[in-house]
Amino acid sequence: MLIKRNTPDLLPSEITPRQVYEGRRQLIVGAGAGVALSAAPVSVPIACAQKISDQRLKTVPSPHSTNEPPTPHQYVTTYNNYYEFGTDKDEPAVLAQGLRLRPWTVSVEGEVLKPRVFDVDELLAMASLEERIYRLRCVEGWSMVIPWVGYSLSELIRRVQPTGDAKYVEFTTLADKNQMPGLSSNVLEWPYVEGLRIDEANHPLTLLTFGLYGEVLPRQNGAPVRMVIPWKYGFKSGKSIVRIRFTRTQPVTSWSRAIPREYGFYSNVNPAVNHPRWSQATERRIGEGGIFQRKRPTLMFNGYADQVASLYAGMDLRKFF
Ligand SMILES: Nc1nc2c(c(=O)[nH]1)N[C@H]1C(S)=C(S)[C@@H](COP(=O)(O)O)O[C@H]1N2
Ligand SMILES: [Mo]
Repeated sequence: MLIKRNTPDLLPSEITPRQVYEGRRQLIVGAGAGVALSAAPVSVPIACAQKISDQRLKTVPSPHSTNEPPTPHQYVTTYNNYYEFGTDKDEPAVLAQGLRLRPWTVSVEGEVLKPRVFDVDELLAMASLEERIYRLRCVEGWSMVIPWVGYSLSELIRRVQPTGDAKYVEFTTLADKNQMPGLSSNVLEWPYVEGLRIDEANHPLTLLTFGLYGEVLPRQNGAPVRMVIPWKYGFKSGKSIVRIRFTRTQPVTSWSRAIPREYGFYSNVNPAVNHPRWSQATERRIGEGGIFQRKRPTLMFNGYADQVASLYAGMDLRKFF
């Protein structure tokens, strides 16, 4: 299992203690006691203990994985952005626990020859699951390294046969007032909508994601199925998806609708294009280094330039941010 792998560049503080990995949250809450946790806020009550799910997923390794040490499981599952369950980082881990995950369907529709409503378990079994260790860079200036479980979205796309008019793909998240307390806030218009150009959606790195750390996705991380697009800011990776729609025109995405000056459709990670209110040149790796944490330089396309830069050949990335 990868978190037990002791690579030379893995600091002792980054190794997830076995007890924590197996879900004994008390260790985390009693952070002073022996576990070298950083200053990152982890303030989830013991009652909301994150237990590693019994639902392990069978995976094969992926050539697309980074060899950087993964961010410890407790950060991945307690430091989250999922505004449907609150805007504070520690809220989704608590408030999402009531989310009903079955039955769950994903409607695949629009410009395709074979539109269909898929049961999520059918999607889960549709292609072989890979473990893909990806960097995830949030637009707010932090990053994590997460061992996701899923398969390339292209596997699904080819099965529904897009028409020649399918130029974009729109992803819509569940919006259920009865289950999602965050919907009472108007920070965004609900449902949460994201989108990709069809070539981005078909890129092998674009992952239809069902799990992390070998288990089914925790609710706060977007169960039962989400997107992960590693060369884009984290908000492009919509969680708890219920609809995938192929369109002729560029989808209106939640963040670009809310604040168009700050969030564009492309949202490629780009250290040279600052957010209007802050620099994007560096990032802080969650769980790393405590108060003496050094900042890491942010890499073009989050370090995936070799694989994806050609998608944007000839485009002015300051204009199409
Ligand atoms: N539906 C939905 N998806 C979402 C968000 C959200 O608020 N709602 N937040 C996004 C942001 S800003 C980030 S950084 C990532 C965080 O994913 P993680 O919590 O699994 O690390 O989810 C993205 N997907
Ligand atoms: Mo984010």
